[in-house]
Amino acid sequence: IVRVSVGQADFRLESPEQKQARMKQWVDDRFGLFVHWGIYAVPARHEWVQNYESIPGEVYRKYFEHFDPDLYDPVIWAKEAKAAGMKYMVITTKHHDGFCLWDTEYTDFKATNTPAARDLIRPMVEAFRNEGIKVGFYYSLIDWNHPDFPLDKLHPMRNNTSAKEEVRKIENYQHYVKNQLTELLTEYGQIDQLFLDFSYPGDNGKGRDDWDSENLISLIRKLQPNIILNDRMDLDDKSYGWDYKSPEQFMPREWVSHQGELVPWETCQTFSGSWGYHRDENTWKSTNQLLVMLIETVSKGGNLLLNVGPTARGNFDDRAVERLRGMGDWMKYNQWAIYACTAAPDRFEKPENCLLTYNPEKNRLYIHVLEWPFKSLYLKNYKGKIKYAQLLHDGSEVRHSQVASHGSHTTETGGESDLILHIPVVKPGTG
Ligand code: FHN
Repeated sequence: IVRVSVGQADFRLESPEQKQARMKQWVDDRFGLFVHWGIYAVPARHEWVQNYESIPGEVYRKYFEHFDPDLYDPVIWAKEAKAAGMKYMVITTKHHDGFCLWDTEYTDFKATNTPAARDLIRPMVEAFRNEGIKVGFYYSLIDWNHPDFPLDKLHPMRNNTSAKEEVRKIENYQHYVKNQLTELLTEYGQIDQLFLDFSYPGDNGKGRDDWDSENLISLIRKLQPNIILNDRMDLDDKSYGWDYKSPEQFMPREWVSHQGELVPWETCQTFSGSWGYHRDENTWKSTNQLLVMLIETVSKGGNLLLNVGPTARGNFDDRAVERLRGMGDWMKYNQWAIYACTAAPDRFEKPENCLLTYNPEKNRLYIHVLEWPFKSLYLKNYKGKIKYAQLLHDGSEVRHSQVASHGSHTTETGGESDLILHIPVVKPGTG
């Protein structure tokens, strides 16, 4: 769809069918890599460390001066993501501290001026595209480094007397944001997704007027008409051009809706709680938990954007690699139960200890068995609804009937409309 920008009204020119067509590939992809990387990897105790510890810019600069990612190789990152089954990625071009990973002309607070001494985004975009992975940018609306970003309840210098006396003009910051987004959306080819982060309207906060959100979306849509945009600019009316809802480290109870309508959604999640590299965090989710998270997300019609926080040396740490590879081992045999799948139609009841995903184009139901049953999986009211059943990972047949697996003393049978899948007693490998 080529849109002619007519100001913010252009979003309303897109029909629901056109929007669905524009987003279909992203929805079908289901699984993406989030990367939070910047100089906060040096303190390695959360990407919010400057806020948490109220660190003045001149003290925070030591992380800038010691950011030397000598192990950085985005080809390795891209190959790990591909092997994990991830179809798109979103990189933090700039986080709240204002540090920029690309060679922007609008600030010196950028990777080019650190020991890294180069634009870190350009080789990353190229490496991921070479692996067939689509490219998305995260850009923080918040910027604790910019001299015209007004102090507010989140700013690290919010309690600093001299900082509070400085004159800050938000119009200047609004221009800075537009200039930087123009760089990002014109100098790196097609950008498939934009994750703007985040609004906190109300008392001493920031919202649509601070960001000039309506004009910002107009600019974004003009520069990248097909880009897929998240919902964090404090413009709650979906006709203003956001494309998907973005629950944060949260698993919705059901498919996310807005104004009574089911909408595309993507939950962004971490391995261990923090987004940036956190050396001492020990709350790491297991690979099995992460796989169930992916399956449950798709079973509710959503996408999963799973985050890695690379180290200050520029590599994925062992804990992250172990989980990515574990997910990849499962995806190798079970990817068809994720890609192009969504919530199952209501006619299929969810069996106990199972999750359902469904490929509407193939009319194929996937039953994810979270606790391996002993010989029989009871499917209530499935009679006449299943033509043939197989184990996905090896394609082996799974017989089904209305009678529990036979035996001379079998007594239990399914109900009139029930089916029983005769499951191998022991869970086979790679399942
Ligand atoms: O404050 C950020 C946080 O550091 C991280 O970037 C997440 C990712 O969605 N967004 C904000 C918290 O909602």
